[in-house]
Amino acid sequence: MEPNTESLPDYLKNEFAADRKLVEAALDRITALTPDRPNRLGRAIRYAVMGPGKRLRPLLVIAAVRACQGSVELALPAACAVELIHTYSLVHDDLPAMDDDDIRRGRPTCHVEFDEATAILVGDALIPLAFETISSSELPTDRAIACVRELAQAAGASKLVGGQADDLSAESAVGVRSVEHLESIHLRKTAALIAVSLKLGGLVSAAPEEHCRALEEFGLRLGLAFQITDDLLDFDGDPVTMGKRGSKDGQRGKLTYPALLGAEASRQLAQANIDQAIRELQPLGDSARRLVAMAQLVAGRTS
Ligand code: GRG
Repeated sequence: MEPNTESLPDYLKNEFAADRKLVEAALDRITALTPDRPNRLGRAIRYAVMGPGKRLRPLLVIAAVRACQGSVELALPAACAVELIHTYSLVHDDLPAMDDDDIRRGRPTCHVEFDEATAILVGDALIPLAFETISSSELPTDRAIACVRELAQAAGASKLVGGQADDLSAESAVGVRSVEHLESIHLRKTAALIAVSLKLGGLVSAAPEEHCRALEEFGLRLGLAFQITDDLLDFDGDPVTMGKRGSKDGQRGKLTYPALLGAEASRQLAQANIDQAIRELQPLGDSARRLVAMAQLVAGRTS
C-alpha cells in the first residue's frame, strides 16, 4: 500500500523512501516480541502495526520537522506514536461492533486473523505504548510533555473518539444530513490526527508558534481532503489497489461526501481543501515544499 510517488521529483521520491524505511525500522523495534508480553498478544500487535500501511501520518511528522529544520532522529518516536494511535483506531474501527470489516491493508483484519478479544486488547495496548514511546524519547522534557498533551487531545473524546461516535450515530440517519455536520465529524475523526502529526513536527523542532499554527491549519484542510478522497475511493475506487472492500459506505447508508454532494462536487471540494491547505503553509516559505508535494499526493491518491 505504498503511496504512489511517481509524480514527484527524484530527490523527494528518495527522501520519502528513506524516511519510510526509518519509520518501519523504528516501528519494528517498538513492537518487537519480548518475554514480558504474552506471545499471542505480542504477535497480534505486530500483525496490526507492521502491516503494509502508507505511514502517511509519521511521514507528515517528518516532513514538518524537515520544513522546520528540526532533527528527524529526535522526532522518530513522536512519528511512531501517531502511527500507533492510528493503528489502534483502525483495529477497533474494524471490529463487528463498529464498522465490521474483514479486510484491512490487503489482509484479514486483526480480529479475523486472531479473535475479537485479542483485537480489543491490541488497541488497549497500543494507546499506552504510543505515550510510552514519546515519554521515553530523547526529547527535552517540555517538548515531550507538549507532544503527549497534543496527541492525547487529538486522540480523545472531543476529537478522534468523539468524531467516531458521531459518525456511528450518523449511520442511523436520524441526525442532521448536511455538509457542515459531515465536516464537523471528519475534522475530529480523521483530520485531527493528521493535523496533530504536523503540529508534533513543529513542536519537536521547537518551531515558532506561528509556524506550529500554520502546520496545524494545513493538517486540518489536508485531513478533510484525505477523508473526501477516502469516501470517493469507497464509492468508485479499486478494492485491490486500496487493500480493503469498496462500496461499504453506500450499502450501510452512511453519511458520506459523494452521497451528499455527488462524486464531481466531492472531487472539487477535495481539491479546494488541498488548495487551502497549501495556502496555509505560506509562513513557512520554500522550506514547506515537501509538505506541498505530500498534499498533491493526497489529492491524487488511489489507496
Ligand atoms: C475506533 C476511536 C476509533 C476511531 C476510528 C480510523 C477511523 C476512526 C476509522 C477508519 C475508517 C475510515 C475509512 C476513516 C477514513 C480515514 C482513514 C483514517 C483512513 C485510513 O487511513 P489510511 O488510508 O490507512 O492512512 P493506512 O492503512 O494506509 O495506514
